[in-house]
Amino acid sequence: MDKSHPWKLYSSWMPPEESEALLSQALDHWPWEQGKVHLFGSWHDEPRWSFFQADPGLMYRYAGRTLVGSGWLPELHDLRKRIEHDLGIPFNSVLVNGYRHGADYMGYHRDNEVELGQNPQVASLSLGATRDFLLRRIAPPKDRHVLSLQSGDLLWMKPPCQDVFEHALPKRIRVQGFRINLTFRLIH
Ligand SMILES: O=C(O)CCC(=O)C(=O)O
Repeated sequence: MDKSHPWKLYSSWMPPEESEALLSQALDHWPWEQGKVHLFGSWHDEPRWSFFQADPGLMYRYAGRTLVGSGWLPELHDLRKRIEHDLGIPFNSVLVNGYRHGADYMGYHRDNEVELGQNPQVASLSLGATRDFLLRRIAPPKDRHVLSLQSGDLLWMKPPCQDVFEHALPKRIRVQGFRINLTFRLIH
């Protein structure tokens, strides 16, 4: 970790055999949805698949989309417990993103929705294709950082990351493989 930045990368947090098994389970069995978001006055398909899991009744809203928790798949509940143990902080929801190929992406944003409270903690586990992940400081000097996230890497975005930096997963047209990203969050 670069000590001057509010994130910590645990490379190969998940061993490769487990990441591969989970990826294949995810492709065959997870409840993927094509989400729609409201941006610039109209509805758009998100450029990725996703789904949300959380303790029953918890709600998460972004870009006009409302997601409601109704419990956990056993393998996601197990992951949540392991990440809570390793980072020493609680999570009660996960947004799972599926990038089908390098043309799927997520633009610059912050995970700072009101339901995440004052100091959002985000733990982000990557599986599958390696993709660049960008962090850009909002205020000058507006420094920009590129992390190459590989299968099994766990990125912890700690406070004040969501106040000071925005992040993005840019298009990388040459990437052909599927990538999954699980972002664990605490909804208040
Ligand atoms: O796919 C990623 O690594 C980033 C996902 C993300 O930024 C988000 O879900 O808020």
